[in-house]
Amino acid sequence: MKKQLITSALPYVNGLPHLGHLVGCLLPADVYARYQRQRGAEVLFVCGTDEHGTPSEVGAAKEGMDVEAYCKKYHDLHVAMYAGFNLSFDYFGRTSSDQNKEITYRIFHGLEANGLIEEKVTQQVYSPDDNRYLPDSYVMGTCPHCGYDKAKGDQCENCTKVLDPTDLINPRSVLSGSSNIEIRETKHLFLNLPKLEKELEQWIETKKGVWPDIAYSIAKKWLKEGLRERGITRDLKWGFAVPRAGFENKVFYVWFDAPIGYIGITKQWADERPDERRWEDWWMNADAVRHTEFMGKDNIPYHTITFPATLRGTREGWTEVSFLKGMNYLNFAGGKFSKSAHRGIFLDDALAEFPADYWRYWLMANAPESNDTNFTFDSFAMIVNKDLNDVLGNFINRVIKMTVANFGAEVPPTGPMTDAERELYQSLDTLIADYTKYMDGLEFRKAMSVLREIWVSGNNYIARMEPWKVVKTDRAYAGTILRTALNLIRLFAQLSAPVMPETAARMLAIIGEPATFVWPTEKAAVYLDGVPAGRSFTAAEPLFQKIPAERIEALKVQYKETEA
Ligand code: B3M
Ligand code: ZN
Repeated sequence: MKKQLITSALPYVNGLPHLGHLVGCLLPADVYARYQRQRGAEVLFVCGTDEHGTPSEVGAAKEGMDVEAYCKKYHDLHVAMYAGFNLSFDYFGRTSSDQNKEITYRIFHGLEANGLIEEKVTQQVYSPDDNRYLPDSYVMGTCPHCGYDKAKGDQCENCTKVLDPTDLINPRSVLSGSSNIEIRETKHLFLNLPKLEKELEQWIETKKGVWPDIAYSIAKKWLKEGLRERGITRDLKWGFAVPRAGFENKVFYVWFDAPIGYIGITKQWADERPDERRWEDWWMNADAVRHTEFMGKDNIPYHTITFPATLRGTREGWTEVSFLKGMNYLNFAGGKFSKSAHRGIFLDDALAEFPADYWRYWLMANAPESNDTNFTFDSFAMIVNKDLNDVLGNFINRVIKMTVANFGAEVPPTGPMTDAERELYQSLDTLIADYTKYMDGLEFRKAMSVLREIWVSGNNYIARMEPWKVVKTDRAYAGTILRTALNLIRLFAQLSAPVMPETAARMLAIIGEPATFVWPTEKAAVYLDGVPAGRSFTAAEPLFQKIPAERIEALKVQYKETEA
């Protein structure tokens, strides 16, 4: 089995993440990493904060902090929130680390040696009112391609075209709003993408029908427009200094060292235990590694063109992306989540309202895979109340209560079997095969809907067999039904663990199983014999709490959903 290298796009350190960030890359990556670990794969799941660039400088200035201290403060806040959501990173690092600097320089020198780095005098936007050069994303104006009037100078988020600030019509400063903007000449370094265009094109072609459509088609669109040389340095103070004479006041562009951060962070991980870990095993001539990347759709061009070109250009044999899971956007009641406008639901608030697993399940069941999707509290409450409470939670409560009432707090012995059990086994075998197939294919919505069907099949079995009646006439067969049902709790826990790890651990605890997650690979007939008769179990608190109608209305008001 291949080694599974799993990376989530690295969230910008400035400000705090919201549900859109969570579902856009972090959470699906976590679900996939947990799934792969359960399957027994060797997994390395890395992520970290993306710390360079103007947003950090501006954010620090706003808080009157020095940039380094500001980044550390927010890095720690990200760490705490992701821990609250049980994101199971093997390492959560930082793009500003020494390790990342080392790898960034190594890659830069490799590109230099291969003649892929060029110096050019460029025109940069200077804002006298802000007393600084404005980076691309701090210039706003009208997109020349689609006419969107809030396009930023690096990319139009409406049509996803990558832009230069000088392309914008009616440019203005995002910081001060001033349209008093000068264009100054300044020298920068460029990566010669055109030289790599042919091979990138051939490589992307091999991903047709392999990667999700959105990833392939965005890469294709970029290639079709023709690749231009891309600037990899900026007139900023905060960032990795450019190791070349004449570039003393410049740093590498944030998008140059950010994806290299996947490697730098792996090195941070390895450096903590150098005797047992090697970053090269994952990144350098590592044929047995399958690298799966997760990201929002706006990040796709950087991960399909510029970063692969950066790695290839060194001719060093860096690990490339094997599968790119690109996600659409999660909207909030029809509009955008916004970090700057604090619109939507942020992770600290989310955790204060409901347990992590409620969010995790809703987000994965509604993952914006083939389209943008909409978060509403109505939908959230409906899913929590129906899928989690009525289907999964009730099943467990009923089974435990009925068993305790009729057999005491012990798993009853299996009596005779009937066709009902054989049918259940058969349908579970099919459902689990489907579920596994969708998890392997990273089709999360489909996977979650099969998971729900699996829970439903347990409910249906109990409803149809009516053990509360059977026990009066055929105690031995009632034992069969309830032991089967108790075994289903174990099965459901294992299958639910990638998406709801806390709930899964509680389910296992109820039936006296350790919180060890292993993917069920035996046939249902065998697997459902796993919890032995006579084992005592503990009746627990209900797993989920329904969200009452008044609470839903109050949440809508509190989070301004109705104004959206
Ligand atoms: N920080 C953009 C984002 O958070 C950027 C991703 C970097 S991935 C290497 O959407
Ligand atoms: Zn546009």
